[in-house]
Amino acid sequence: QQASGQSSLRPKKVMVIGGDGYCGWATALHLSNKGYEVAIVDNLVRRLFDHQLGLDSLTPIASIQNRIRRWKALTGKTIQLFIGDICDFEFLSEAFKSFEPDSAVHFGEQRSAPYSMIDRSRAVYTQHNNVIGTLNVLFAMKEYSEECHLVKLGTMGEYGTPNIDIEEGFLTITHNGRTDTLPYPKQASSFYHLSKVHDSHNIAFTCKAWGIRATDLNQGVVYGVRTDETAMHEELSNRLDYDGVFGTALNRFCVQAAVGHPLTVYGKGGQTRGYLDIRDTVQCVELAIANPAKPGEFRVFNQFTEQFSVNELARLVTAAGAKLGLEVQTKSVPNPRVEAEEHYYNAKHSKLSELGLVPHLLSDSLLDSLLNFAVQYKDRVDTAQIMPSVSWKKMGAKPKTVSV
Ligand code: NAD
Ligand code: USQ
Repeated sequence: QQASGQSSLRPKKVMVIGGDGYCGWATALHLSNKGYEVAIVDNLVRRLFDHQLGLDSLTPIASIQNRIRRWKALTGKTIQLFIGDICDFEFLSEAFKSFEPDSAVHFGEQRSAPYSMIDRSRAVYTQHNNVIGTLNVLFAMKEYSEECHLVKLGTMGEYGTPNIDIEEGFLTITHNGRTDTLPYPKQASSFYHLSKVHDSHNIAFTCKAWGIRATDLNQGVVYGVRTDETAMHEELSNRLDYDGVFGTALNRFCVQAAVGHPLTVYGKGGQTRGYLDIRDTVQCVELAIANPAKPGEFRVFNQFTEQFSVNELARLVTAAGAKLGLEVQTKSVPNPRVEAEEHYYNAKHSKLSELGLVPHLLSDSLLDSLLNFAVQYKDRVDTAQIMPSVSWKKMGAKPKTVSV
């Protein structure tokens, strides 16, 4: 059931909100390559966070305008661009009216748990940006694109780490002799992860109330950098974050290994999460779009391909590094977060496979190429940004800048 995007007379139109970011850029190019008509909506705030916090992507990234120009030059395909904030309803309405999307893929949020735990102002910003932005998308769909399918990026972190199996969105419970299928309990552990819980509730409600069609993709931690399309030219390069605020576990470990920094396992390292290759992120979104939810339907897919603990990731990176002649060490860092460090974790993830997902499982060759990639850019690494700088316990009530 792979998508072609060309089955009807005109190409299907996909609005990629957050299309200048890590997952969004790779997805926008992939969908454009597959024949979809793509528009990117982004306010470029992710680039601003880098300036504000003194961070940078491992890879140099071109401006969004140059990225799109390069794509056109290489493939002849046009990607429309709407620069603006989805919290500004007038801007978003104009984008919906002018582009008339068949699907809206929504990546456009503040996505770092540590960023949301810096201080009160960042916590409030994160929840305002994410919850109001998503509400505006829902209102814009209701007003201007009733048939549009929302594909919303959620997170596996909405479920937390319960001591029972994690189902895909819903749990059938028998209580006092009566049975019902209810939303799976949510136990998020940062103001960022909580913003996704709030989004899910708002989306589920509008599916019932207004007949919106929506798919909530509860995505695990993404790793990797290259996709077929971003590898076509250096101006199409994706960002790769390795710092303690925006960098995620496996990507960080590969960059740490490349520069000879001990791998930063937080606490006991038994924290287990679902992970997936960025090449599968783009594939999953394509499958969700090609097989849309019905009007009024609120679907939840768990979007990851394998589970790992951080200790397991550290072992895999150490072994892959040794093959490349890198001497990789691991250091247990006091956990800056408040989370279970040893726990049961078994999350279902069959719905995307049923739609045809063929996963890129974590392999030696991927680790090799990610490590080699990190080695190639290692002169750009600012090692002062590697250690975690945000503490869940010390969260400040007053606005402050992150110490460097
Ligand atoms: P990112 O920060 O690289 O990209 C997000 C993009 O959205 C940025 O380009 C940013 O400028 C834009 N944006 C943010 N707020 C906006 C607003 N109000 N208006 C317009 N644009 C806005 O993040 P990412 O890693 O690509 O993540 C994309 C989505 O996937 C997020 O919703 C995130 O929660 C989810 N997700 C990411 C991961 C991961 O490992 N990266 C894992 C699971 C889920
Ligand atoms: N961790 C370490 N060492 C590090 C970095 C992380 O031990 O150097 C641990 C963390 O404590 C945590 C786990 O690894 O237990 C995952 O942390 P992460 O930073 O890789 O991912 P997380 O904060 O959960 O957030 C990322 C994305 C977010 C997305 C989420 C998916 O930034 O947007 O929602 O992954 S999930 O984890 O499934 O909720």
